[in-house]
Amino acid sequence: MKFRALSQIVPDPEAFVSAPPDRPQVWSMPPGPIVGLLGLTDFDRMLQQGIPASVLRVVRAGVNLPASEFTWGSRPIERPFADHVRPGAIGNLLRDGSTVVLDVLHRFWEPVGDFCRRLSYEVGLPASATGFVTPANHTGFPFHHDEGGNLLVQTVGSKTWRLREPLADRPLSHETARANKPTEAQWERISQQPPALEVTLRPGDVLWIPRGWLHSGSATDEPSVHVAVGFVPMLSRYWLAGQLVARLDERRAEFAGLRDEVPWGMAQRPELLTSVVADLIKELTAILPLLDSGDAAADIAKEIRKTFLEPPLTPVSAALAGPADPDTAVVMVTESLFAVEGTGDGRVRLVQAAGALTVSGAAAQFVRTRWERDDQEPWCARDLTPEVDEATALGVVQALLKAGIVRRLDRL
Ligand SMILES: O=C(O)CCC(=O)C(=O)O
Ligand SMILES: [Fe+2]
Repeated sequence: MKFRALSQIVPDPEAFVSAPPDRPQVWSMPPGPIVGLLGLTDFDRMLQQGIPASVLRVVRAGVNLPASEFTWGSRPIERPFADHVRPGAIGNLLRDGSTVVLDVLHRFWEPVGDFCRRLSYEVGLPASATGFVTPANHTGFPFHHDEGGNLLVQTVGSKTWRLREPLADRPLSHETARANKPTEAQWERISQQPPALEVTLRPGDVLWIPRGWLHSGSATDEPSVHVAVGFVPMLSRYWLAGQLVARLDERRAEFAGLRDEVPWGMAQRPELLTSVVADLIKELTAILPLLDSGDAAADIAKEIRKTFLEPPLTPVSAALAGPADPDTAVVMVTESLFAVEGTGDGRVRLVQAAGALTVSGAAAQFVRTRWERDDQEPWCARDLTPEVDEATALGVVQALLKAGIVRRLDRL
């Protein structure tokens, strides 16, 4: 595995992946490659292109402002645009000291999307990103914890972070959704203690906040932009347990009893419910061992793959712009595939979240080698000839382009 993305934000990627630190860490990384993820003018460009209000939040003094304060709303504007963000409003809110948050940034800002896709491949977990801009001398959010571990990547200006130990052991996603801030009583107690860590991040600095750790950041005397790259602990053992129970319907015969409705009126008769629950626990204990762990794992792996970012597509040009020429340069998008498997008969299966593409003949080995090399070397359909005839080679490149397994060099 080449850690092309992770090595930009973590000094020892192998150690990080095999055992993410359970205490906060700060690393100063070379700023060059990472400050390009998100800058002030990138925010401007996105606003100019049109951002739906559903992906942007404005937070003033720790409180989310209603979207009506920054959308076009009822102002005279083309109707489909009414729920988009009004750029001028954002400028005023920043002048007022608000923090602007871009959610699911990996979905609509290409540099961050490419980075997260690669990072997900290297880490083996879906990674997502959120962008934050805070004006000088203002605080974004009060102390809280997030769904999973976060890598905060400072791209512009500086922000001072204070971190405190988790209030609960390894909180699960649904627990975080219920409560992710200290109660007043908790705050009274913990605020007596100094923070476990206080650090100011500057461009290129990265802060690892492990799952559950409370954090709050304030911009220094200059504005701050950071990208929070998150690893959601959806894939906990608790989640896996739920997945197994959900798969009990594969054991048709033994499962039949679970189809029964529970007796009506149980809400008024807890003693009846008690006996139903006791029976069910016995039944589950008997049925669970009948599940085939290999089958369940294969199935669950498919579900997990669906949560990774899709390959980068160029759907319009791939569909309409005619065939690529035999000399059109492409590069392999290694991270668009989960695996490349030989089928035993000389063909290879390129495994993606939504199915697989099979390549046969001399092209198969060519594609496999390119994928294993995991480099950014350009190649073209002509490189497959004469072992593969030109029309077939072109067809292979077309199919790979359509699936996002390669991308055209002129689109990089
Ligand atoms: O910048 C802020 O105030 C909040 C950011 C944050 O909590 C995070 O990146 O996880
Ligand atoms: Fe946070």
